[in-house]
Amino acid sequence: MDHLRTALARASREAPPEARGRFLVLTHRGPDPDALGACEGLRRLLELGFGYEATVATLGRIHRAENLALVRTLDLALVDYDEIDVTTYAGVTLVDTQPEFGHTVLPAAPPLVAVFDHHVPPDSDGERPEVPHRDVRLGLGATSSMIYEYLRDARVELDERTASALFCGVRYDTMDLSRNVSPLDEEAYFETFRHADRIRIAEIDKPPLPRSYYRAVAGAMAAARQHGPLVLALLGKIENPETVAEMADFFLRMKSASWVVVGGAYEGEYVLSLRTDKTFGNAYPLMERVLGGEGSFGGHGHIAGGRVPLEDDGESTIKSMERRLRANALKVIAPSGEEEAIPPEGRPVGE
Ligand SMILES: [Mn+2]
Repeated sequence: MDHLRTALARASREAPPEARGRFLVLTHRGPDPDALGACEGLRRLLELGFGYEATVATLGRIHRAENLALVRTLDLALVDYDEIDVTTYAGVTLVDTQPEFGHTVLPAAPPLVAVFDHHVPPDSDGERPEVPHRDVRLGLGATSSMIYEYLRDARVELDERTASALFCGVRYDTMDLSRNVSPLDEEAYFETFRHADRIRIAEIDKPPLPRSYYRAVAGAMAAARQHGPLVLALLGKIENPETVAEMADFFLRMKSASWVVVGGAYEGEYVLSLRTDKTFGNAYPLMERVLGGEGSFGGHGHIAGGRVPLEDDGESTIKSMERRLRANALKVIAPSGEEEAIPPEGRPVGE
């Protein structure tokens, strides 16, 4: 706590006069509940714990219904990163990600003062930027739990909004304390729940879904094929990039499905989501094989995401991408001459 206090105070002191005492809170592109919860918690810590002004800025549209509901139901004040003047801040703080990650955008100035995260740092060849306060704890289920601890230690009271946002962060990153959980996650979960707005939390968990969601379900049902333990759904063009993650979760609940790959073309890229069940193992190496050296990907535990740039958005380009991905995925299940055992078209889901 004192270490963080000192780092912030120094950045504020060294900033130009108009930027003193003002800090920016940032996270990764397309923030999830843990990122949003941690942002909201850090805002409160900066304001009430340290007496600074804080602005939370996000990058990329939020598409997933649950994440949108979190922002709207709790009325979180988020500004668009592209619309702020970053030079009016003394420093940047970063939650639920690290500066080395590809899905994270940071300004050249003002300096990055503090990082709070729980992801495995990417392999970098020792050229990691010096950050005055870097708190990365791999044993933690959620960044929101870490921020809860700072608030607790700074004796900042939890209001309903902050408690609800932090609770949602811990809840979704640990699946209600069922995975990656530490004693601090447990404490954060129960303490934030005690102060949270339970009606709003229920609304966030089961938000109203747009009509496009049901169109996506119909499209995914028609496209999905089961190949032994694998359910593969390559959807062509999609209206919403979150569809791939939503449908991957949806199919993973199918009995006998142990891993799921869902993909679709969105704004010049082919986006992919991969999920494995509790017993199947890590999603990351599987995604590596499905992509076969194309594009970029990331993941932890049972979840991985990937994206490959498309040369154009023509149907034949998308189709040939899907053919390659399907072939790569089928190779994982039938690596040596067993291809005949699994028909390339698979079995339509639901039959
Ligand atoms: Mn997280």
